[in-house]
Amino acid sequence: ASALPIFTQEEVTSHRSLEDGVWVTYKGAVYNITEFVAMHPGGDKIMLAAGGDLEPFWALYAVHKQEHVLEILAEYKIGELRAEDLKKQQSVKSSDPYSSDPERHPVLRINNLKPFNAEPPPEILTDSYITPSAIFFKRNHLPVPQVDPDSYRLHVEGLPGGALTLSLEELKTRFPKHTITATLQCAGNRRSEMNKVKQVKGLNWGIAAISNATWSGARLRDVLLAAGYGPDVAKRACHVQFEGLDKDVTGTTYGASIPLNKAVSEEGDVLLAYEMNGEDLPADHGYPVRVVVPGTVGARNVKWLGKIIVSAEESSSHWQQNDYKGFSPATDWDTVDFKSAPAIQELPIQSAITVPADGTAVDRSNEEVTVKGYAWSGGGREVVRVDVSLDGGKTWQVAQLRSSDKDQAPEVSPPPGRAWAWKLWEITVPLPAEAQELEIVCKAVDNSYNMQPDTVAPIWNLRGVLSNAWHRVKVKIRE
Ligand code: HEM
Ligand code: MTE
Ligand code: MO
Repeated sequence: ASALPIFTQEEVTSHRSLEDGVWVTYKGAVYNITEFVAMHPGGDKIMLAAGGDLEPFWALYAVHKQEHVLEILAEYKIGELRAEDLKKQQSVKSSDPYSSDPERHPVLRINNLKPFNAEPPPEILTDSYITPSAIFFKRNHLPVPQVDPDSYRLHVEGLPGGALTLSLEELKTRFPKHTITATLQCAGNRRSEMNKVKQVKGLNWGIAAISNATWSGARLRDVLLAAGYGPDVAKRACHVQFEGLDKDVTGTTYGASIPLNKAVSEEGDVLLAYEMNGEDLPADHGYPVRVVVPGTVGARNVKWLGKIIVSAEESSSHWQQNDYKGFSPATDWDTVDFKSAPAIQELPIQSAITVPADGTAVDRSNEEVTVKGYAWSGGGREVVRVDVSLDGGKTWQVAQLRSSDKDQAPEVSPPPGRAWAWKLWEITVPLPAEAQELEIVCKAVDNSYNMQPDTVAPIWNLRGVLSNAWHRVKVKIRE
């Protein structure tokens, strides 16, 4: 028995523009969300649902199926949908677009199920230098597309030779196979620490939205040369855009771009990868082909690659233009202007403690504690040192770095500027006699002497990206 009015579907449908007002329905209620449109963290996609029902869109972007989103929606309720119109809606409900997503490893910590976003437990992450594909973090914005390897075609556009189209077989046989070890990190890695300072918008990643694998495939440079790339092209084009085969309800694909000079550089090592850790790419990681842009934020490493476009412009996609950018702590959702900040490409220096876990305890009788973690820097800059403190940063010791699995010979040192892979580090320290609790801290240094900021607050930003402050865990000593 609601005191609010009852509306027909026709009335709702007539409100689908900012001028006429934007109405939507959800589970039989009617909402006037006109005021919210400009504040929507997912951009103007919200207008796709204008005049209609949210359910099929939220089935696709299940990030909405959280309490805090429903609370926002509730503020805009204006009435109920007429019962017979609600019945009609229910009979045309779309099927689950995620039903063909692959099986995932049960150890993964799921941040969001649809689309699938998950990270491994930190202590397992640093058990191996090369992350097994099954536990490699997974970050999907959309359902995983099913791609038939026989009919798969990669299109290359925007070069003087006209369009080049390659089958998977041609990509594998016409170009030399090149293998690199490269770490991928999501811009949102460690976002949960920013959330503790002040709420941000985005998936609540812990410290494991980062993983390391070997990738094999054709060099993007070789494919662009075969498609007609030459010095004249660089005069008019500055970007290489990538389009995925994963689509949203409107048919819009995931997309991103990187600078042309990174794409064509002999030292850039950008791959059109068809293998991960020596096997075909798994479905979640872009089967049959993904771009691997070593040293560059995860978001530009486009999976299920369908199209490459050499262009004077950056990708026009939401994820290049209105997301994955950094802002001042002073910028909020009312004042943010996404055009004012550059798209994130190279990532800053990063490190974190994976063992021991925050809030655990060590026995005094052990006499010492072993601390482990990872360290990585973007742009091919090599991590040269990791400092560890047990007393919140008053005193420091230098950890041991390694760049291979324990039983293997270390990888040959990468050429300068091409350190694409992380280093794992470890240090065993005597327990301080007086302490009852340790505040373990780590910070890394790269070969440009970039270092991490000591606290989160000065780098807080509304989207919770680039979270790379000293990592701190508290551990009790059990007497
Ligand atoms: C993200 C609210 C409708 C697409 C979000 C977030 C909120 C929100 C609060 C951030 C969630 C988080 O990261 O915790 C709403 C409300 C809506 C609405 C209140 C209706 C009144 C829609 C519609 C679409 C859409 C209709 C698509 C057609 C998205 C996308 C994101 C998003 C793409 C970003 C997801 C990502 O980070 O990858 N929305 N939304 N939203 N929304 Fe909506
Ligand atoms: N490519 C496509 N086609 N669709 C996506 O949703 N997510 C991007 C990137 N490439 C994405 C994509 C983001 S934000 C990240 S962090 C990485 O893929 C994650 O790669 P992974 O799932 O292999 O770890
Ligand atoms: Mo990401």
